[in-house]
Amino acid sequence: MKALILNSGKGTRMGHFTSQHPKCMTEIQGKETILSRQLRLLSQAGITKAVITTGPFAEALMDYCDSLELPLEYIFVNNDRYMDTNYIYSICLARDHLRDDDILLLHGDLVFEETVLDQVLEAETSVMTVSSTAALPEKDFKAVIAGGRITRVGVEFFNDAVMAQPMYRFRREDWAAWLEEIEAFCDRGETGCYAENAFNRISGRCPLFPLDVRDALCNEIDTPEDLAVISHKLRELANRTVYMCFSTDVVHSGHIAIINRAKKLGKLIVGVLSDEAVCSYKRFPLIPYEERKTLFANISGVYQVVRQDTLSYRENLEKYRADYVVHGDDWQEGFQKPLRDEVVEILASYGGRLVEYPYAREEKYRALEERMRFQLSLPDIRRSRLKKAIAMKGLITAIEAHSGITGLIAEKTIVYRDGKGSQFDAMWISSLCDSTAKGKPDIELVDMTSRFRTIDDIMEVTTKPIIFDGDTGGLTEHFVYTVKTLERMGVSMVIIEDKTGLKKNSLFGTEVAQTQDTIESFCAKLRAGKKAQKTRDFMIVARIESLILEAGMEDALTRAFAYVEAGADGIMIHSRRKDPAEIFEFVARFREKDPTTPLVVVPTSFHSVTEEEFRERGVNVVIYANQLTRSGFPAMQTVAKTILENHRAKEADAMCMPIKEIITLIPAED
Ligand code: SPV
Ligand code: MG
Repeated sequence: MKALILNSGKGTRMGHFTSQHPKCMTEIQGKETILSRQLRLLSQAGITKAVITTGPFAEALMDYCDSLELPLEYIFVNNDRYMDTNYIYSICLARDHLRDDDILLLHGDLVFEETVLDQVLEAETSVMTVSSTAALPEKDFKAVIAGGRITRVGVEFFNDAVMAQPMYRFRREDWAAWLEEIEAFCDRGETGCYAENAFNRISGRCPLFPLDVRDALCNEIDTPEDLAVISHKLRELANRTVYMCFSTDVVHSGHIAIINRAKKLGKLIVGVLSDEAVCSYKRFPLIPYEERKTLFANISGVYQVVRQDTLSYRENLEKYRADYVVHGDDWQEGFQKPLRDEVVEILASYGGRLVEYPYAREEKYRALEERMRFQLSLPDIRRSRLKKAIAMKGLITAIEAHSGITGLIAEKTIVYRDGKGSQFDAMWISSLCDSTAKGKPDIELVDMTSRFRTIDDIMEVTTKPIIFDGDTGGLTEHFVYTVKTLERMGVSMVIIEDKTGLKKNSLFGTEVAQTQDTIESFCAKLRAGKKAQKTRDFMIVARIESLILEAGMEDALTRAFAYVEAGADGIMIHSRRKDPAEIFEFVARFREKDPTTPLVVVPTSFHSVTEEEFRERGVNVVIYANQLTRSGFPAMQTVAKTILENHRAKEADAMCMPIKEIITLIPAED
């Protein structure tokens, strides 16, 4: 593509501004002139050749172009009859340089925004810039539009017309038709009219489409008044701000492409989503907030990087009042739609605008995300994340998983509501559910080898951190091996309960014979476990059974402090009462003395308490310990019965997940 810039005019209406140099050399912003701005933007857009027609002060103009030192090749064509001809004649003189190429045609006094140039260059057809929002000018160009195409361009048309600016992009075949007619005009001596007069003759075989720039800057400077208005607009442009938000921890070419477009609209402020916000709707970020912030701060053209604490843009938009918000068009539907609606509403309240670009749904980006997710499943990375998540969020949640498929449910279930995402932070490998899945009682009968196998099945298909129900931990001599194995596998936390002898499930309480370990003996087990631990972030949590076994609150508290003293990384307090009072009392009294050690609860019986209530009271981990098992197996029983009752499967079908959905639960490996 070649640029053709018409600079043969006298510019007499500019008064003293054109007494020493051509109009295009008039300064519009500091030392920047109309011409230097045009050429700079053209070369930034990748144009390398410019044909420039000259008239008065041709030498000065040529020297000036050289002095700009831009990577542009110039061809100057002088129209020495500039006093008595119009630019139709200048184009005719330059014709041999303008064949067999696409042409970007500009008048030399046109000042435009970079985004206007981008749109013109991206157009797939021949286009002329018009503005549907500007009033029709008395004297300047207007374009008549019929059937979506421009059929006439001139100052004299007012019907079915829009304001038009002399910036065209021509496909070579369309340009050839116009150029041929321009030559015919000049051959007949018709050199005093507009080149558009020639276009109007052949518009039927030269498809030219309007490109609506609305209120973006794209105006000619004809008078000193125009100069004042445009200089002011350029100053405004320089102060415009653009806001974008990113959650990514890898910046790929798709991000760079959208950043490059956004920064053309103004000073680009990048909101970087906090780790907590990323976790809530996507996955644990591989790179923490501070590093992601630095990543964006170092991208050229990013003006400022700020923190965005929620998925909602409200706080930052109200603070920075950005003129534009830029986003991919992927949020027009799906869970992000409420976020978009809110952005539109906030922008409308102060006159900002939303600009959306097509979202790059490329396979290589999907594959990149897959690789990032795989990283999260690696033992070291998975193990260390639970501690970080507790520190980051204050309260985390875990749900029971006892197989690959329940692991996938724990991993993938996300609920979006009001522009917020919720998902479980971790998985609980429950002794009760692991045993139940194997048809065995929860009495430490399923041995560690089998329990590790369950962990491995789950780990193979998931990335979330794992909390392992270690029952009593077994003999201290065995427990030290268990700790090392769990660490090596990438488990984040083991919880062992202070019972001894034949362990039964806590939810039986005192209905069955169960013996609580002594404080000394259990502390010795904890100490041995901590000593055996090899990695930094693994956590051994002590579970107190005093309330279950009705040994009293004082016993529970005494044990809690002793266990922390022995090195426990957290305390789980259990209860089988529906009323959460004893749990609340324990938490309150523990927190009076120990504000930091993580507290874990399993609200199977006291299930009315919300996560928020637990958080406010100082709980850090909420485990939904058995709900998938308790919901899944009864459903299976009902289906089995229904088939037996009907001697066929039809009646049970409505109770079953369609095969297609089962398949979508299981990710295909590529
Ligand atoms: C389990 O899920 O196996 C537990 C929690 O240990 S509870 O069943 O409440 O004892
Ligand atoms: Mg258990």
